[in-house]
Amino acid sequence: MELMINFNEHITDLPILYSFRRCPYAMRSRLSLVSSKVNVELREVILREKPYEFLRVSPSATVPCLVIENKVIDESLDIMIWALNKNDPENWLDMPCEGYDLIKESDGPFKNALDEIKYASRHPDIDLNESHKAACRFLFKLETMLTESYLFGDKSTLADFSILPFIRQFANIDIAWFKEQPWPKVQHWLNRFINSNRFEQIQSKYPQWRVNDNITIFPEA
Ligand SMILES: N[C@@H](CCC(=O)N[C@@H](CS)C(=O)NCC(=O)O)C(=O)O
Repeated sequence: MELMINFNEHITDLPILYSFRRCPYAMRSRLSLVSSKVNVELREVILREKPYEFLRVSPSATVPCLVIENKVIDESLDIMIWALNKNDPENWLDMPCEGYDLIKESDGPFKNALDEIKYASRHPDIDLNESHKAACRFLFKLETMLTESYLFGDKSTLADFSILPFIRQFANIDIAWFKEQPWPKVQHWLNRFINSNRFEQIQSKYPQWRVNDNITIFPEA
């Protein structure tokens, strides 16, 4: 969603990214910023302690939220596409249309199933077996699509980096179980991601942002 808002203050010339290290949506937005080499001012938001400045600009009160002059982008996929439209040296946007359908499936049915399993106590009426089946169906689909490298061949695309943070989140619910499942290509794809420099680059730790803090530029030089 993009909104036009008025600001009286202009703190920095860079767009501001409200982010949270552990959030998979924020992760994928940071991945796109690293790939596109687009700099932002990063403000770490601890979700139980959302700062007023964030709540004032974010229509959904969720991270990530990107503030560009008088415009706000508060959907992670839109942030990715915004950054890659500026600069896409790794050609992430060079992806078959099918990639967008896959991202939709990941963000929709797969993420719903993931949340039902991860936060089972919040969903007492849900049949967890069905959630498990739905999640596994998606993982098997990825398994059949994956080449030795990525979802669409030897080159990573927007789909790989939009989906991987959620596969990581799912795997971490029960990593021992995940490792035993018959989806070796998914496991390899995920391991390579988790052990990559790229992942390390987006997972630096920052303290909760406060108004008078020094500016944190992301990606770090
Ligand atoms: N559709 C949003 C979803 C973002 C989202 O749900 N982020 C979670 C953190 S992972 C959040 O900020 N939740 C608000 C909260 O927990 O208070 C996007 O793609 O950016």
